[in-house]
Amino acid sequence: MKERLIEYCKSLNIEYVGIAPPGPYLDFEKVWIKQIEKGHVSDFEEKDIKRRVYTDLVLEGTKSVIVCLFPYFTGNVEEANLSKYSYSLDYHTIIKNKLEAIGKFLESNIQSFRYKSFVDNGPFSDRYLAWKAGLGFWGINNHIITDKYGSYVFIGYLLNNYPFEPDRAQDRTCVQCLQCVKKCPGQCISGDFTINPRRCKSYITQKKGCLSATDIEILTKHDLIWGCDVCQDVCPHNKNIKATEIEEFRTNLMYRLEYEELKQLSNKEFMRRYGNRSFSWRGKGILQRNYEIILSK
Ligand code: B12
Ligand code: SF4
Ligand code: SF4
Repeated sequence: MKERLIEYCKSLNIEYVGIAPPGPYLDFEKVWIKQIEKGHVSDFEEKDIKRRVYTDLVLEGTKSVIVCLFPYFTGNVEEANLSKYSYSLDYHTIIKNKLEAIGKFLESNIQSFRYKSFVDNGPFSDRYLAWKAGLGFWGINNHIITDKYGSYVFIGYLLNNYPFEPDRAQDRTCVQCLQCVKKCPGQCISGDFTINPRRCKSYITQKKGCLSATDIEILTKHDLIWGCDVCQDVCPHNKNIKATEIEEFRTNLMYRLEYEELKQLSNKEFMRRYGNRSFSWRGKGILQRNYEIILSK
């Protein structure tokens, strides 16, 4: 069945598919508790620790996790003021559709097959699962990295009740050149494969409410009004990588938002134009705020 799964994924242009074992993920729990103790958490992770560790709490009877990578690199664009992950239409929708297609395919081939699919929005650490499924290795910049597409890969997975044979995690890390540590605008890369997300520019561009003086200093370190790519752009594992072959990540690309346009749009019109893009989920106000702070530097 695993071979048929891999074949089916190929037909969807999914090259990287692997199997992680079911939880408990006790090594992840240790890393996560340490992060919580240091206050190195953003508002976007699952709050219930156990739901990050025990697969049965999320899908009872989970016997394996099918993990897929979705490369999205299309090239470096100098005039961009949006981060690379948001050039295409919203990756959540694109990937969710593919994961659901896999789920439906398995439902029609395995009796009593049950699954739940997630991309970015699940309780588990997507990177941890991708590592367990043997799909990539850890980077000091926190990313899961592949040889062919570097770290510009999204991660999606299906918890399911079929005992697919688990793959082996890769026993290697990035080359540890520390370029990402030196160049990070928030100086927030700890050096032990974790970061302090509160000082991460990507987090600050999504943060609601008042920005502190430190936030503003970090935000104005470069021109992106949404996200940050520095720790990936400087990484030697991202040199000479292949561009994505997934059609949806090659088309409908948008690299920048113009201030004049943004300013004159109503919230409703903003959502009508851009509601299908990942940079829009915090609304127009946050983007306009970021833009104004960056323009005034
Ligand atoms: C919260 C969150 C954020 C926060 C915090 C990020 C962070 N580093 O923790 C903020 C808003 C800052 C953020 C930013 C970005 N994010 Co984000 N984010 C998430 C989210 C929702 C949860 C991450 C989380 O739990 N972090 C807590 C830490 C503890 O876990 P972790 O990063 O997953 O795991 C790393 C380490 O803790 C450590 N580790 C964990 N367990 C273990 C166990 C062992 C044994 C060892 C040795 C190490 C180890 O290594 C892991 C990988 O390096 C995930 C989706 C998800 N549900 O998993 C996406 C996710 C991590 N984000 C993603 C992306 C693309 C980004 C950005 C690149 C977007 C951008 N361009 O602006 C930046 C990158 C910032 C960075 N250097 O990490 C992708 C990463 C893909 C990849 N190839 O790695 C994910 C997986 C979404 C997805 N499904 O594709 N993000
Ligand atoms: S995304 Fe930017 S701010 Fe966040 S860790 Fe990477 S380089 Fe630092
Ligand atoms: S820039 Fe260097 S240290 Fe950072 S993730 Fe890449 S190889 Fe590792």
